[in-house]
Amino acid sequence: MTFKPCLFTFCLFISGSFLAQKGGKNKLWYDRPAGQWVEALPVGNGRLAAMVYGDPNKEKLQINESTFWSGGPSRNDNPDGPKVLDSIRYYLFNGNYKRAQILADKGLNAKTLHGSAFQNIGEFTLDFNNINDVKNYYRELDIEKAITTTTFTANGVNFKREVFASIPDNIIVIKLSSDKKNALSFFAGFNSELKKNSKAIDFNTLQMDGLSSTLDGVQGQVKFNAIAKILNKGGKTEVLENGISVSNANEVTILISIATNFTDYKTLNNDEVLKSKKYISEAEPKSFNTLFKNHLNAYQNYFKRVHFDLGTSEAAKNPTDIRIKNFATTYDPELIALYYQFGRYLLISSSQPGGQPANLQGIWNNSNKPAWDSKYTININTEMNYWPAEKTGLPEMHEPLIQMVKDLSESGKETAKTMYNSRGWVAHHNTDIWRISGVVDFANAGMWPMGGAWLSQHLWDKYLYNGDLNYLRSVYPVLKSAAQFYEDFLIEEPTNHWLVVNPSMSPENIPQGHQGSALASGNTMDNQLMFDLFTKTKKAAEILNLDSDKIQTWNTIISKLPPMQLGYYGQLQEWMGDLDDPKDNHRHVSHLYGLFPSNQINPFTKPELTDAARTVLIHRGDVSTGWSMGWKVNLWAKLLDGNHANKLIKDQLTLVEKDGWGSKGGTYPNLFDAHPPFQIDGNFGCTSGITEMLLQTQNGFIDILPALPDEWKNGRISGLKTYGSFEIGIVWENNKAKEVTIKSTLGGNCRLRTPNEMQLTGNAKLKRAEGKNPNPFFDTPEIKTPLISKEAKLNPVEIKNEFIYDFQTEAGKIYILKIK
Ligand code: FUC
Repeated sequence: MTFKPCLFTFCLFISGSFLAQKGGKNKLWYDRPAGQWVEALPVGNGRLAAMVYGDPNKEKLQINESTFWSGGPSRNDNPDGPKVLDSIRYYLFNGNYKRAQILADKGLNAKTLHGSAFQNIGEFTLDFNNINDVKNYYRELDIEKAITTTTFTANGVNFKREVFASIPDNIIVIKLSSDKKNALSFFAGFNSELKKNSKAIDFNTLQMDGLSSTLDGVQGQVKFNAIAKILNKGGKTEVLENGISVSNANEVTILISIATNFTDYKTLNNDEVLKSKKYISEAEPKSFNTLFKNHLNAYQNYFKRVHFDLGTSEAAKNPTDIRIKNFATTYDPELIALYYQFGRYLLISSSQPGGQPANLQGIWNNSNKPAWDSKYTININTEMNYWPAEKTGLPEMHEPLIQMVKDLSESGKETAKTMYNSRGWVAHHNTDIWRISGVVDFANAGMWPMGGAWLSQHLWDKYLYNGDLNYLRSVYPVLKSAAQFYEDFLIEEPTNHWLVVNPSMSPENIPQGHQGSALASGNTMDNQLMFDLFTKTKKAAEILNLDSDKIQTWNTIISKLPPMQLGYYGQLQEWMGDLDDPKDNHRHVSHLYGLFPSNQINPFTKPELTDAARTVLIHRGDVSTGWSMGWKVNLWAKLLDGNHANKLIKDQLTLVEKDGWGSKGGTYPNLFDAHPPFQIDGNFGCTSGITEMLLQTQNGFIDILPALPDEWKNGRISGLKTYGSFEIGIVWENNKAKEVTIKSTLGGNCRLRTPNEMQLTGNAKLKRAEGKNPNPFFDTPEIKTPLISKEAKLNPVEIKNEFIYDFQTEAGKIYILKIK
């Protein structure tokens, strides 16, 4: 076997069974091993995860299991709630915000438990003792195949390592190979801060078990069992203390299985040892090729639904970290497509049906005390994780979140009763694997009883994509119960007699003149959430022909909600009073929920509100934490400003070289979003935002290329989904839509807005759209007319190109439009 040295950076090298194409579309690649965690490459199957370092001498996989959390089944409702609620409300209505905050800290904030932490199983390491003189080093993550590969030459021998996490076989698989016989010699071992035992149980099996930590007084009760099965071809193995040594093997496959005793959020009664052994014994008889084929089929079934191409450039020939570093100053459209697909890769790898939803770090976490416990922050971050799910063809990945909302509707029912003496269910700004639903951290961050209201939007929105009445029936009780909580909790404020949420806050911002207290009532985002929750619950009831006696109650509530208000500098007010500070650059833009992800504000029918939302964004500025920038990509897309959205993508794709805390967001060398530290929402938010630049579905029609930046001259995307279950493909050239393909799944009227005139191929004809879209999935909400401050100066909102067409579709048929 011969090795051909790499003459060009971008080269193909073939030697025997070794084939590695350096870089290419849908690949992250590097010319050196990961020195730190945010350089390692993530693999995951929704439950198991590994960060692969690719070090020739010491290979390291940092590993996670999605149910390994500190503590155990627990609750954190403060039972003093009913005693303090009326006083807090009184203080807030009477301008005594500080007292309200102090009282909420005592009587509403959790007494001890502020949520459990997602924890780290540990590391699996391979110490090689004969790797010297490393040349031709290369490592990649191929997100089309969901596999990492490391190749290098040492002492004239070519080595290759592959790692993937299999969805169907429920294990992590490592394959070590070389092009010379007997060349693989290493020591394999597990390690973990939380281990109880780690040892070889026979000549080719390592086993480690451990227990999660105790936190905030809740005893650690999650037990894990991890097994590594070393299957060597040639050579021999020897059991040593703490591990197994392998010498002179030709090829080695290692299967890693992990299981915990977690059953569901209330129960820990699984046998983790039996479970983890079962995965191994089922996988062991299968060859590496069979395991890989199973993995590939399962993964690609999801990944290949969407294809995205923005063209390429010279810049794409560089390693990924260099490309991020150079992104602002070079033309590298392929990096945008890669970052986009990486978001889809991360969602498939961290959120599988039947499992846990992606938490703040998805499923990848190397700490036992991660930032914000790596739990679920539901005042934006968890929702953001799921923005790309439906529209980028990954509805199955949305299921763990839907299940979490169902769980919370049970646990949160007790919270509603205990803390507020209300019916229905409530959740505040955080939850965890035990589905806690009380107030955490401190009142200024946690006193936000709207987590259930926001999460519930996902229940309805999923229906708009799938049109599945059985699904809607299954989630309707959760929606109804969420609405029921606010039927009891909303209270009339004394000035305008609007129905408002009190106490609450506009996450996690403090208005001027509030004595340093975030607590407030009638906040814009809360009002928007209330409008959506009641409107959607009502629609669901009407569609399902249920609860006709409730419709009147809900209509009355909707009619008494506050309107949106435009304040003294033309801004959309964040609070009920005109308290916004034009210099405020807070990362949360909660009141813009109405623009995105909601559709209460849009340029087509609500120009004043659109302008006021734009004023907010201009004042807040662009650069912020990773997730904040991800949100702003969506928001600028909804404002139909593709160039500004593209500017935000550039801000987001700014290299953050080192792991750790900081205030300026960006992207780590491994494409993970930097809050900093790593927080996955920015990845998902940006993937969603790029979709919104190319396709929107919320304004009563399907909007083709609504916010295409000038720089994205030519491109194509296919497999995107819209409300009403249409599947869309778009090809554009010179910034014009050249061809649009529409697959209709449910039939019905297709209303389309295109940036240039188009015609249907075949016999069907396009009509200029008129009136309301008869397709019920495209119903838009009727909100109240906003109140506008006398001081506010508003700017016009421009809409270019008004080509809006209607045509009838039949379920199962494909329609093609071409440029006229
Ligand atoms: C919210 C945000 C922070 C961070 C945390 C996980 O508190 O304000 O920026 O994202 O969640």
